[in-house]
Amino acid sequence: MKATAKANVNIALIKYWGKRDEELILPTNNSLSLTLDGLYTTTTVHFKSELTEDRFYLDGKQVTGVPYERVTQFLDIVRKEANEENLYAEVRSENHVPTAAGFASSASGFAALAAASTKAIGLELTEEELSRITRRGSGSACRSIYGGFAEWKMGEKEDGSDSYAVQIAPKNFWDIRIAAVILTDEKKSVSSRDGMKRTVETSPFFQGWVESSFTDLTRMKEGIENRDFAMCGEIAEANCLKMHATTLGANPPFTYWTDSTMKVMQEVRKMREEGIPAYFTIDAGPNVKVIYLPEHEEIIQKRLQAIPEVTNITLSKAGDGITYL
Ligand code: 2P0
Repeated sequence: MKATAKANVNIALIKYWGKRDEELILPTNNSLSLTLDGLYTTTTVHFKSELTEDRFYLDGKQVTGVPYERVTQFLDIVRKEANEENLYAEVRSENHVPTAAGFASSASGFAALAAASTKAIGLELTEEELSRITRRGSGSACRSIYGGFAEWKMGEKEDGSDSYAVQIAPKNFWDIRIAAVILTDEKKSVSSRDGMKRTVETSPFFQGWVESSFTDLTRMKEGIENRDFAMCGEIAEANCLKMHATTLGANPPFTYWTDSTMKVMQEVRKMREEGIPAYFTIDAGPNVKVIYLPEHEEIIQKRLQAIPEVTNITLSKAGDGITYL
């Protein structure tokens, strides 16, 4: 009863920002992402009859507290599904993603955990079923089941049975790339989970965000289908700005941006003015992801590296979905 899975992070081009059900993790809008290669989590889950509780090790260190609780609560869902409610697991994860600095390590983390735990306990799931159960660990993780472009369909049902991700296009459909620009390793002060909740409950801009995200999503899918880079880049950038605008309207207000974040945004705009096609997107943290085409990789890397506040840049192509090791 042991399995190992590897999951890559994904970067949302149309963001998930807001839940209609906190417990079941049901979103208020559809989102769309690109799964990356090179930023991933590998997780081994070993169910053992002699264990009386779960154990969770991240990069070799035993984890307690809230991150441990989230893992055991997720395993409870898997146990229930498999009718094995008294079977506990040893979980060992290796994270190849900087944690809690705007990179969705929860996405690769819960996708790898879901894939390894469901396989180890003997559940035979379709990709859609796996995506649906993965969603219960962390919303964005349900998109990391797939390689290439994936869309998380919010669904309409109260029980969440129609809320899961599907693949829009495989990784070799279109070679678009993402530079993850690292500005700081500091932990953010408002988690995405708390930030999202506060925004839904208090921001007068939230409704506008939800409404406009549906148009953005439809147009983004058209842009991907036509491999129209400018169209996809413009929509991704605008969608990200609208998501971040909701946080300024929250009570108390907050932002994930720092002055360094804005410097990178400014440099991307400047490159565009000079005819270098590049667009940015930003998640729940200060770091910036820059979207570009392979023929501009060298110049874009050089320009980003020249920004003094930039500490590291990771260049990624589109990656695979879940793999079992
Ligand atoms: C996304 N983010 O679509 C958006 C953009 C952050 C900004 O999904 O509460 O860790 O576990 O469902 O998935 C981060 O939120 O939140 C996120 P939960 P999650 O990638």
